[in-house]
Amino acid sequence: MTAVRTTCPYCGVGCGVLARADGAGGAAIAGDPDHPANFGRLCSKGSALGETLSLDDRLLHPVVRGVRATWDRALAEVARTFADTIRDHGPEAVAFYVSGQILTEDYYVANKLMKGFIGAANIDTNSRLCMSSSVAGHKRAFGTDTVPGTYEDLEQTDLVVLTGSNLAWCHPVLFQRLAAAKAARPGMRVVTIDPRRTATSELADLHLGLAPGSDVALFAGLLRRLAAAGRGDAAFIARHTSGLDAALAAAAAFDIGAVARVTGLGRGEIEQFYRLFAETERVVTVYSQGVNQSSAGTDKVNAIINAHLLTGRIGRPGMGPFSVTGQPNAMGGREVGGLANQLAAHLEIGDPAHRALVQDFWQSPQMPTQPGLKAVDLFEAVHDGRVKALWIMATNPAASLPDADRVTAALARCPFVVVSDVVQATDTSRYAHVLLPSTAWGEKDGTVTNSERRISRQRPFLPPPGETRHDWRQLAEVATRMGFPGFDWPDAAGVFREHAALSAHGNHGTRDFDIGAHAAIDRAGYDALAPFHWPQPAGEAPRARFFADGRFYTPDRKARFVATPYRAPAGRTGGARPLILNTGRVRDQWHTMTRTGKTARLTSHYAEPFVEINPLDARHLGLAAADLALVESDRGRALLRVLVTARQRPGSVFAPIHWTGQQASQSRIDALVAPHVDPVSGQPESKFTPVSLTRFAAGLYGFAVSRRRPAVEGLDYWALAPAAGGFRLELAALQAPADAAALLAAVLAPAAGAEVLAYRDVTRGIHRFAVFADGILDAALFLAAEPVETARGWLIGQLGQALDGAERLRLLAGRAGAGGADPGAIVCSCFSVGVNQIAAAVRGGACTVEAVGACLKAGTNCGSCRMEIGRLIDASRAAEAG
Ligand SMILES: Nc1nc2c(c(=O)[nH]1)N[C@H]1C(S)=C(S)[C@@H](COP(=O)(O)OP(=O)(O)OC[C@H]3O[C@@H](n4cnc5c(=O)[nH]c(N)nc54)[C@H](O)[C@@H]3O)O[C@H]1N2
Ligand SMILES: Nc1nc2c(c(=O)[nH]1)N[C@H]1C(S)=C(S)[C@@H](COP(=O)(O)OP(=O)(O)OC[C@H]3O[C@@H](n4cnc5c(=O)[nH]c(N)nc54)[C@H](O)[C@@H]3O)O[C@H]1N2
Ligand code: SF4
Ligand SMILES: [Mo]
Repeated sequence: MTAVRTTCPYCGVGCGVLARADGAGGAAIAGDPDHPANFGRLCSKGSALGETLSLDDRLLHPVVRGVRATWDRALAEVARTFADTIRDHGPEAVAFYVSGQILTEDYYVANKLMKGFIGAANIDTNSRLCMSSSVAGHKRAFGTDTVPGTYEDLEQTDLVVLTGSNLAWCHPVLFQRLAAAKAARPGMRVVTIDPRRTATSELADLHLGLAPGSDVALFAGLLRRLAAAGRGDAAFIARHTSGLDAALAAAAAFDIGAVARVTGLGRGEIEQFYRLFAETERVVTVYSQGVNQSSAGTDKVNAIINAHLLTGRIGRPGMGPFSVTGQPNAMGGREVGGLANQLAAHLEIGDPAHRALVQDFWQSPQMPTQPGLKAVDLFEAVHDGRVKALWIMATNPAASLPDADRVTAALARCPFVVVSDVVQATDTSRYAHVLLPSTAWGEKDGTVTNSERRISRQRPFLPPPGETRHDWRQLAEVATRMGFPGFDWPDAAGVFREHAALSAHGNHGTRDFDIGAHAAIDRAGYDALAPFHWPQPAGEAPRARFFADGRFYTPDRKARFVATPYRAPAGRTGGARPLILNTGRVRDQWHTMTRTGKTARLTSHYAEPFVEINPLDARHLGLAAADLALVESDRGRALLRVLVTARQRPGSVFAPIHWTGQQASQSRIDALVAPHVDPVSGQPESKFTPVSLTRFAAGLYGFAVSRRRPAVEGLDYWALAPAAGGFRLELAALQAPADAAALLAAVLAPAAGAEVLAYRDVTRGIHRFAVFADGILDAALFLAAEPVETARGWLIGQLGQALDGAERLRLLAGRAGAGGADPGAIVCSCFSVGVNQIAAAVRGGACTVEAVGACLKAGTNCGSCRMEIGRLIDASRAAEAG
């Protein structure tokens, strides 16, 4: 089979992938050496794509009210209910909630249907939770939503400031490009600004562990300092900007003392950062969710941009503010106008001339004149009945929106919910009246745009399974059934052609987004389309950077400084809720785990939901490592494993966003998060929720491995993950069961003829069971009154093995024994290398990441774990020295 060139469906780096179908539903995956985003590299998630292609959990046919249905029936139901709702209650009574994970073609059709034909603007997307503060900040400063720079800027610069970005885990291949550039040019400096120490801060020359939510003060202080020190580019400011005086007036309060007070940082480290920034001409400031997901998110963005405008460091090689996007097509969604307050092709909904332009182009009967509801308000409108029919596509709001229990309540009372997804069971699909099966990555056909404005093709290399259909096709078929013309494209190429033509329609250089060069692309051209940067107007070559000429897209073509007075986060800690909950991502999982959660390799890095806490706070609360903690806010609660680490600052805890009701008993972190939003962008404050932690007084803890899926019903705590050859399960209960064997039967259901070996130590509350079927280990259950201490990696490795008498005894003793060392928690997921193995290699003399790689292979494939290996080497050597 020949390899198909496509693009990774995870993060906004947008790596090129070579996929070679194996003819049996799977594919061999490799990085595309010719793709300009990654030049052949892939991270742990990208490398494991081949393991996520199985069909066992896929949604393969439409379902209407719990019953399998034909497409004809399902589409008729959707079209009729939407049409009836609009007839009876007006166009504002229906809504779409879509995603930065659909392709540009899907997104274009959704937006055209809602804004051009239904005639309302109630289409919003999970990008509201992700990029909307950056969009709003860009528009305030530049007049348009424009990312000025490219990935090369991170390699060509002398100073990279990473603020609110865990690039090492969230944009791993871009991080590797940065790390390689720094290794080649050691004079390059990296500063990280994040309340936590992360894998990214391992690369930093300076780490500023600022107080959560205080970035505006830090950057306003920087602006004030740069101006006072005469570091401004006077010619650039005079010719190409406006509003500096007001911005400086707002920043005046932030002398070094005030910055230190608000950020909690030392004066020395603040001075050091300001000096580096002032004295380095080539600076790139990279930012992500620590900036965007804040009730001051838009101000944070503008405070950063202000510093670049003052110094004229924008649009030139190695210089500029750089918002890195999260989802694979966050940028494409912005290009088609997928947010409720945009139109299409970077045109404005509030501008009558823009509306006329789009209406003329679409030949549409009506256009909304007002922005629609933003995500949080949209679900509030579902809750109070204003929105009566909702179509959710490629996102899991029951788990990912703030105040998630209110979201599920809204979904439960909504008269009509349509969900298009690729998997059967999600926390959201539970509430669907109609479930529509979508084609997934590997089957889909279209384009995505990455963080640096590069448009790449996603190409199919597998046939659509079952009755799955493309998302854009589902939308177009409903539109046609509702009687709307203009939705009859033959293929995705036709949609892209129309999108490209609209971008050039009446443009003449007045708008940044113009890909008119592709307005007449044919199917063959589309199939052969190589990755390109926008803009590319008709007759021109693609342009890599914006704004080097100092011309922006405001009416006077000048960039605007924005005054950004500091505002504290919306939530208040203290009293019953003394800690701040910060939320985010881990290296090997993608969002709500519907795809990355399928592979044993990716779940081995972290196998259960957890909360990170500083040792001081843990001691104060009586929490020990491996305890379970009930984390509560005024909105909701979660039950999570405690991870004690000094990398977490005192007073704040961190929990990942990934686990849902599909993998664990009570782990949806957004059930806790209050729906406070930024007043400009509407983006929720996902990183600052006042919470309390209490020890979960479990009377029983357990760990199980099994070749079959365990039954978890009725357990007070459970977390289930795939493991090589089966499943792994963590469990806990408030009360130890009277009959441990009954628990074994309920959870692992040993087959009638199975041989069950048991061990117990009543005084310590220990029960251990090993179940053998046909002589091989079928399942094992370890119960104890304390958190179970056992060599988990080793135990998983025994699953499906034939064990002799001595080995069986050792298994029940829960110890690996001489013959089989326990790898420990997995660090390198490509080669399944754990902490214990790395520590042993370091003791054996391997004292660099390269040396560890040479003896264990760890870190030598995708490289995503290299920062963690480096940290383990440092820790082991410090322990030896001590
Ligand atoms: N492995 C993995 N990679 C991903 C994803 C994934 O699910 N898994 N998702 C993708 C998506 S959609 C997105 S949006 C990106 C997100 O990428 P990132 O934004 O890099 O990831 P997060 O972990 O959400 O948050 C980044 C950091 O912000 C810090 N932070 C919290 N509060 C503050 C603050 O007040 N100020 C500052 N300066 N920092 C703060 C957090 O401690 C955290 O380390 O990742 C993308 N890449
Ligand atoms: N507390 C807190 N909350 C957060 C965040 C945070 O940092 N903290 N981050 C926010 C951010 S930045 C983001 S981006 C969101 C992400 O949150 P979500 O978008 O809700 O998360 P996903 O798991 O990516 O959901 C995608 C869904 O689409 C399905 N899917 C995948 N491919 C396709 C396809 O081609 N077509 C269709 N129809 N379905 C598909 C998947 O199976 C899955 O069910 O979470 C947000 N929520
Ligand atoms: S960095 Fe990893 S997740 Fe992101 S696009 Fe590249 S391979 Fe995919
Ligand atoms: Mo995101």
